[in-house]
Amino acid sequence: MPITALITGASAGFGLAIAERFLRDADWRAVVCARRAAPLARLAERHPGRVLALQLDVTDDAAVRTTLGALPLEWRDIEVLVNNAGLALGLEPAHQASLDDWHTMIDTNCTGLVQVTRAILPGMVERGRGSVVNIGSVAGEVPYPGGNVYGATKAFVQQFTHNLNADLAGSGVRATCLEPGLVGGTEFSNVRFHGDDARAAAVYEGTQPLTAEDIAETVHWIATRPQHITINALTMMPNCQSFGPLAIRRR
Ligand code: NDP
Ligand code: 8X3
Repeated sequence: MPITALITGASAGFGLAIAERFLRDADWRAVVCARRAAPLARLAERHPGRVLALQLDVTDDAAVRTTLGALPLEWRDIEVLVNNAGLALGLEPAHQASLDDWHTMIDTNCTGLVQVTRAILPGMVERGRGSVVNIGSVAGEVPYPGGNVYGATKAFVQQFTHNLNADLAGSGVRATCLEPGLVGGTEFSNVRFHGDDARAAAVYEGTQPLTAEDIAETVHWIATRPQHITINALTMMPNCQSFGPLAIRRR
């Protein structure tokens, strides 16, 4: 019997790499979700019969309920849920940031994540097994200028993960918050800077960032630990990144 992973935000970046990582193992198959259908269809073409591609906006509660509540019978037993769909928008200080951007980050990173989780979790608990891997960020732990709402949404993801484990203890279902730092080669910064390619590229100049494949390997490792192990949270950064001193503004 094949084992099924469901990955949100699988049209690009981490999500696509995570889907490819699970599909590398012959006994796994993937339910993949995103707003853009074409990259999902290409993934399905590369792995005939092993991918269920679902065009889904995680912020749309009705669509999440309908789509995930009516999975075809043979795709219903989700063993691993990777809540990866998410984004940062803008890097302006709080008093200048776009309120629309703030709403979009909260809707996607928080509301979307809990909606998908709520749809998938009952089946896992009923089967007495399953792993939820939520993609947080170092930004959820370490404040930085311009991180305002993005960092706050990822702090939500971290605490929601811990509270999931408080509810799920003894159920056979476990949750992990994976918190990466600087990761290059995805659309993340391009999305953050609203399509400004030069500004996005500058983020990674002179660095060797983590890659989406590094994240995918780690998600796969977390989800394939023996069933009695819960990895509550895992933070990872490239060697070129570390912590800074606390800022003091002097007169
Ligand atoms: P990308 O922008 O490359 O990918 C984001 C994915 O999320 C896309 O597949 C996009 O698909 C999907 N997505 C966005 N909004 C929605 C939505 N409303 N409904 C469904 N899918 C959506 O970013 P990354 O791969 O770099 O980032 C993935 C996750 O990792 C995010 O949660 C991000 O916050 C987090 N992260 C990223 C880091 C980095 O440095 N890159 C570091 C730490 C965490 P589509 O547009 O087709 O809907
Ligand atoms: C992405 C990492 O430092 O750009 O979550 O916020 S950072």
